[in-house]
Parts: sequence; structure tokens; C-alpha cells
Amino acid sequence: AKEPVRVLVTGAAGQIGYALVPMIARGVMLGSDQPIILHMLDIEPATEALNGVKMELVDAAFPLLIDVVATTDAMVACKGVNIAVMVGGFPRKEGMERKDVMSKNVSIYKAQASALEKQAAPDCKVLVVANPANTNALILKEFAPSIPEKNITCLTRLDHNRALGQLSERLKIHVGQVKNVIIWGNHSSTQYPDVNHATVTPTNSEEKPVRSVVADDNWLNTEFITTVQQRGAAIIKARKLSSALSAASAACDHIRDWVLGTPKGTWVSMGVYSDGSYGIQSGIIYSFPVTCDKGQWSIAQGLKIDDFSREKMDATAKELVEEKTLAYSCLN
Ligand code: NAX
Repeated sequence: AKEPVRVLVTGAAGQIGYALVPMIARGVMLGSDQPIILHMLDIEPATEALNGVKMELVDAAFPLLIDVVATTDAMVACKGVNIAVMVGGFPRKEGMERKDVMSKNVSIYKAQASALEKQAAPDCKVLVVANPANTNALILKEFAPSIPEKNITCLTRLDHNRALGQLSERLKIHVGQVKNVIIWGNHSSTQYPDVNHATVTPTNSEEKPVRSVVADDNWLNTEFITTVQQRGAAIIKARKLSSALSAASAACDHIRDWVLGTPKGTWVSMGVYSDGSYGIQSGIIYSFPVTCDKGQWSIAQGLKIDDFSREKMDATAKELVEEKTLAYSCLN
């Protein structure tokens, strides 16, 4: 049998946590033959709720779940973890200034970076889900210098999957027949969902460009983009709660593809530390198309970028630079 993998989920008593931990314990994230030791972190006020989740994990009798650590101590939570999914954070509340929310999250991610740096397994892979996801990941990277920067990522896979979902609905084909959309930039409403390299494989037919099959550039360049950008808000309006099951599922997709690899000819979107690819300045965590092999991601290179895309890719980069400046101003 395989050695168990230690997976940390922070904010485990929250909405996404509640959807995510059973997926991990069922093997959705790392495969149905991979034993798991689940580490769950939340804060003091959530202690009872966190213990309740632990009780349910016991009651679910998951065959792959070897042990559960539930704690409010970050140092305990991070000990020996191989995978860290950072879902805990400070949400924006009505009437709060952007700077105040940023400041709370900067101090959380600074502290958790140190706990991970001291306690995590040396090759620990980190996925930041909590918003502002890209900038929280950047702070984590800055304050955990011994963790390789390639190991620190943020979640834009939900946006990626939403884009695939919209195309599948529009074309009335299964979502598995659509691939290679790209989410560029920030996990915010400035993100750019790009279909210029996406393809569909209609039943009994060969792979074709999405643009030619949809045959409606106006829809692709306007409504499609805003629907994906605003999908989070649409879910809140419908559910009176933010996306949770789809976010948890996307987090599993992100880690699974990173660890086990992307299928040949397919890329996915991940927020990663920019190396200057596609003219995106380094020093920010930006969502790129990536392929993964043997536990390493690499940015898919050589895609042609038209003027329409260029402008949108730069606008979302600009927002990330502004967020970075704001985050740094909170450090003093
Ligand atoms: P909830 O408020 O339900 O849960 C958050 C949990 O984090 C709470 O249990 C809270 O006690 C805990 N927490 C707060 N500070 C903590 C700390 N310092 N250490 C550990 N735990 C802490 O929010 P939920 O709906 O689960 O969303 C979690 C985060 O995901 C939010 O920041 C949200 O904005 C973000 N999202 C990101 C998405 C993405 O695609 N990147 C999509 C979904 C989601 O909106």
C-alpha cells in the first residue's frame, strides 16, 4: 500500500471546507488508492464546528482516511504536510474598505507562511483559495522563502471550469468535449477568459476550434466573458451563499492535475509566480495556461496573442500590481 499523504485544509470549518474534506477523503484529489491523513485548521471561534466536521469524518468511515488532525494551532496543523489547501481567510464584510480586508489577509498569510515554512514537508505543494487568492499566495511566497516558488499557486481552476461549462451549455455538448480555455490573470472580475485556443470535439467528428463551432464572435467577446467573470456573484444571488461545491471540486482538480499530470494535449489554468512569459511582469502571481508532468507545472508557451487579448491580459496584470502595492502598504 502507498504511504499516506498529509493534506492540510485551512478554514476547514467553513463552507468550502465542508464540501472539500469529504472529496479529499474519498480520493477525488489524489486518487482512489492514496491513503490520506487530513489536517484541518480553523480559528478559535470555530473550534466546536471544526470538531463537528471531524466527528462526521469519523462517521463517514472513509476507507482511505487514516487519521484526522483538527486544530486551531497553525504550527500543529502544518506539521509534515505534503499538500496545503489554504481556504481560511478574512471575508470582505459590508462597509469594509478594501485596504482593511487586505490588511487582515496579509497578516493571516504572513503568519501561515511562517508556520508552513517551519513545519511542512520540504516539497510541500501549496494552493491558495482564499481571496484575494493571487495576492494571498504572493504574501505566502514572500514569507516562506524556503518553499520553492514553483510550489506556491492559487486557484483559478474554478473560473476555468466555469468557462468550459458555459461553452458546453451553449453548444449542448458534454463538458468533457471542450478543452484548452485559458483564464489569464487575477481571480477577480478583471480575469480574462480566453477561448482563442480552445477546441471542441463534437461527437463523431474531429477536434475543431471553439470559435468556428460557436460561430458567434460577438457572444464570445462579450456575454461569454462577463458571464464567467460574474459567475461568483450570480451564485451568491441564487444561493445567498458563495460557491462552495464547485470551488471544492476545482481545488481537487487543481491538485490532482498538478500531482498526477494533465492529459496529453490539454492545459489547465493555474495562478503561478510569473516568470515573464507572455510579457506579464514577474513579481506577481498570475493565472496562466499550464501543463503538468511528474508533479511540476510549466506554462504552455508559444500561443498567439491578438490585440483584444493583449489589452485584457495587461489590464488584469495591472490590477494585480495594484493589489501587490496595497498588500505591501499593509506590512508596515
Ligand atoms: P467561510 O467563511 O464559510 O469559511 C472560511 C473559514 O475560514 C471559516 O471557518 C473561518 O473561521 C476560517 N478562518 C478565518 N481565518 C482563519 C485563519 N486565520 N486560519 C484558519 N482558518 C481561518 O468561507 P468559504 O465560503 O468557505 O470561502 C473561503 C474562501 O474562499 C473565501 O476567502 C472566499 O472568498 C474564497 N473563494 C475563492 C474562490 C476561488 O476560486 N479562488 C472561489 C470560492 C470562494 O469564494
